[in-house]
Amino acid sequence: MEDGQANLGFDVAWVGKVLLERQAEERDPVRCGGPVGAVVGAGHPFIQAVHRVAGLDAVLPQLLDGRLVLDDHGDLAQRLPVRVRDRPEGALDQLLEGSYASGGAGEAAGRAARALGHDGQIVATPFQRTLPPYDPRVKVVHTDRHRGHDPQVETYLGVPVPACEVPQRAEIIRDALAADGGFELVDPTVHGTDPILAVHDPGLLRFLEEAWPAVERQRIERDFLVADTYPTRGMFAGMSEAFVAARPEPVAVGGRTGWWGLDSSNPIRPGTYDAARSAVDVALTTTDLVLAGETAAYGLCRPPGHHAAAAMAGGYCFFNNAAIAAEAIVAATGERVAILDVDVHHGNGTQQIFWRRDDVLYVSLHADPKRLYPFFLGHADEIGEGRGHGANRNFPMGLRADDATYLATLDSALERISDEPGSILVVSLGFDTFHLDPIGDLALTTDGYHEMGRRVGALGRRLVILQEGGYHLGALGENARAWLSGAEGRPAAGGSREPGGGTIPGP
Ligand code: Q9C
Ligand code: ZN
Repeated sequence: MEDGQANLGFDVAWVGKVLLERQAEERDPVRCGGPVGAVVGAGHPFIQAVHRVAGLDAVLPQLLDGRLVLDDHGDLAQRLPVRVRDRPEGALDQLLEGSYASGGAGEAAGRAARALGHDGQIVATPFQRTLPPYDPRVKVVHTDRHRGHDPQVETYLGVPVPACEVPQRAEIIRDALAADGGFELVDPTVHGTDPILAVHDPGLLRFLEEAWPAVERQRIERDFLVADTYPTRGMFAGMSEAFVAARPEPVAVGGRTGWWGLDSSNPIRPGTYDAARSAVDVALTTTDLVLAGETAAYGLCRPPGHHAAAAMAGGYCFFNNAAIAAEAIVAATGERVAILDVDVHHGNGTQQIFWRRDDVLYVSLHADPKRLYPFFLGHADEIGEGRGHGANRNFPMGLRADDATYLATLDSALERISDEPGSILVVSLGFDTFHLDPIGDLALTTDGYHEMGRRVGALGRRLVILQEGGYHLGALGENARAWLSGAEGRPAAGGSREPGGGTIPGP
């Protein structure tokens, strides 16, 4: 056993001691139905339970009647922040003081610990019992509603080319995760437009809802709608900000599409609006799961979201799923939220939405915009303004950056995130960093995704993981499986997750 685990084992043994004391003093009204000795070792269910109820105090009754078993899968140490893990002698203190996750479960655990009078005694509880199978399957939120957005072509420098962002993408990922057996597919619930309007201009929502009906009304003989005229900066040069802001939205649907759009890469189809709404429902349901106590959940959002700004669609994106999720988390918890964006493209939309805010930290690794879409934003000197000064961090990467280079940069990004208070991290997860991706120019591998997931999971924050890009269909499923199993702390190779269970030895 590693030092870190030994220390954390000590902590859990202390929980056992508290349980015995509480039982003896009958301070706890909860009936003791199971062996207190179940408290052995430190493992995933422990930290999960602490998160679920936000405090040791509420875990204790479950321990007492045996509904919760702490096993010694030993991956708690892996899930603690790197700095805590590297100083195992301090891990227990930090856990108890709550300084490893300020404002979140750690603080609650610390409060509970102090309230119960932690005195540092190690108590061994003699017992032996066989654990029931333990299989906390990570939930994957998915719906077929995305299929309504089914573009056939996009344009590349004006020339029609086969669309990259196609329904098959989500189907491939869903099938790979279903086949794995370690994930549980769940349907999203309908959330309505309020959470969208908390982030987006009502005009964008209205336009996306009305666009296809307008195409039909105007009998435009096209099977998709793409703009060819955009209100770009030079058109308004020299005019005052107030004057520019007062320009009216066009009436013609072609003009409106340019008005609300960045580029020609997201054709609007008859089912696009409903699909985009479904991606938001997926993101918000994933958020709900984590707010309700899941350690991590994955939303198979499609269409993606991170290029969509408050008043602009673009780059295959219509609503900014991750920004809507982050906003909902802030509203529900009052905590700060960090967004880690690992899509190959800079998430210009997410950056724009939180540019002046300090309650949502945006950290992005991406191909240098000098080379790649979205070209006009994503440079390292974009750090936010006003209250948001310092709450935006961009890490532009060199051409064909490999796993090692990428992961070294990721460590800096994670360092910045762990400096920020908050217990939940939103991940904008793209696989277009893959070495074979048709539109990316970095060079990551499937093994790299596993390690990326592992390092992000090791932060110790609860994860709302939302799908963004990734267009190499042949590896998409494997890459998603690798990333998510890495985040769970599962080993890289070896197919499906092993069900838990086994025997805990008595001391
Ligand atoms: N035909 C996401 O990955 N330009 N968006 C593509 C190639 C737009 C990428 C040009 C790329 C958008 C979510
Ligand atoms: Zn992308």
